[in-house]
Amino acid sequence: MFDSLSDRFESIFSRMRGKGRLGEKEVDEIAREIRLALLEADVNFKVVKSFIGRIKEQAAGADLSKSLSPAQQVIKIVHQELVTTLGGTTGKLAMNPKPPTVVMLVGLQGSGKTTACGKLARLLKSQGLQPLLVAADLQRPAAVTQLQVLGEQIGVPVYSEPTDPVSVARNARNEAARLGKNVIVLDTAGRLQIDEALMDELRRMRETVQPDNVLLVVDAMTGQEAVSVAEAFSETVGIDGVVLTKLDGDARGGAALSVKEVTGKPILFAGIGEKLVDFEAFHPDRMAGRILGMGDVLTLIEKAEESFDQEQAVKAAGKLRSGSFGLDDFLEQMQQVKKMGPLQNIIGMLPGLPKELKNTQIDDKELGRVEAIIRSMTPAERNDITIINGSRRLRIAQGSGTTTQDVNALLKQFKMVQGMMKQMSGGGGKRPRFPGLPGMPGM
Ligand SMILES: Nc1nc2c(ncn2[C@@H]2O[C@H](COP(=O)(O)OP(=O)(O)OP(=O)(O)O)[C@@H](O)[C@H]2O)c(=O)[nH]1
Ligand SMILES: [Mg+2]
Repeated sequence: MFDSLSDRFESIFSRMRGKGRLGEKEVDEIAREIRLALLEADVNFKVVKSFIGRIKEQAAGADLSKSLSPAQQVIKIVHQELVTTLGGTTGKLAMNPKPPTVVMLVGLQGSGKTTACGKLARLLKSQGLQPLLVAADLQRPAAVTQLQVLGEQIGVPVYSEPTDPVSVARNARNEAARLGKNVIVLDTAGRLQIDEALMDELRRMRETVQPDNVLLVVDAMTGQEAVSVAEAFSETVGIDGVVLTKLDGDARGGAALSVKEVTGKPILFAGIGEKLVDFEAFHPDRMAGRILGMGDVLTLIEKAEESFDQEQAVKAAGKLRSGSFGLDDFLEQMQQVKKMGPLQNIIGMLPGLPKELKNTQIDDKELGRVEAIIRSMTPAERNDITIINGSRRLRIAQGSGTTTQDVNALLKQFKMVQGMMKQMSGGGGKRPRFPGLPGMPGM
């Protein structure tokens, strides 16, 4: 996420380290470099200008007698200003005191609206709310089915009718009342270019449904182009907040860093992958931390809490202690980690990891291969890998579409993990950690 911007900041800061004092000349130099870095990240030039102005002002006024080094002070100032530029505090959906709360998603074609509807409904459901998905995109024939598929995956009903978007949206309230749902998530049709007809339809939907939140879905990959889209929607339809999607790609950061300042509307949620779990509340402070390479431990912990099944974890811990942790348990744990999203994202949230490690390409396919190998083993083999002889290896390799070398490598890794686990859980009373993963660096 925002890798090149992170790299630029890192190199600016590392050159600053060891400097005793930052005079006007040094501050100017740093400001110039940060300015270039932001412009290269496709941040809107007005946003860059005010950002740099604030950095310079504060750096000049920084109290150099403080315990922080000049470099640390600048990092702190830049971090604070990034947080401000990203929206300051974490935004929230407006909840209607008289349910249902209505959330309407709008945006250009392909920005990720339908996916975001599914992801948002999943998130709200995990928070104990009862969402109803509503398909008001009647432009594309497959749009309703797409939402139905998502709804089925998360166990959330989908309402639609083959009339017109405005009627669908209006009748959705009755359906929510009938089903006892307290949040309506409304998917709308996208367009390639902003056109009058679409805006008019959205305006009428808005008037009819009176949503509590109109969220604009913006593709982070479109850079500051996203900003003009946001301005247009903001002026004609009116928006309350932004959902930034596709942050898992090689977005440079321009959209994220420009949208709040230009539209005045906060980014509420971030899409960070194609899967339904790849969605999170947008926290400006954590995002700033990630951009500056400080990691994002809070999000990591939340993800773990959300994804790990507590009971399973306790069971696995017990098995580790008793030494009966088998390949089946290994597979179970691996699937839990997989639920947290792409490994690359997880690694990116760890603070203080050397850059080379963060940049190692971790292949999620590797996990699939490991899974296939374990699934091709008999229960007896999973329980006791020492019985896996040459002919069993060959059978397992053929059954999983891999090679005997792959099978050997996995068995070797698993033995290592078992050894490590024994050591870790051997020490008195400490909570055992989760097993390491095959394919992870350092294993
Ligand atoms: N990598 C990644 N892909 C995403 C994300 N969000 C959506 N996508 C993908 O983007 C494509 C378009 O997503 P949709 O949700 O269909 O977009 P839409 O805005 O509803 O599109 P229209 O209804 O045609 O306007 C799909 O292939 C999604 O899987 C994300 O956060 N990360
Ligand atoms: Mg759609």
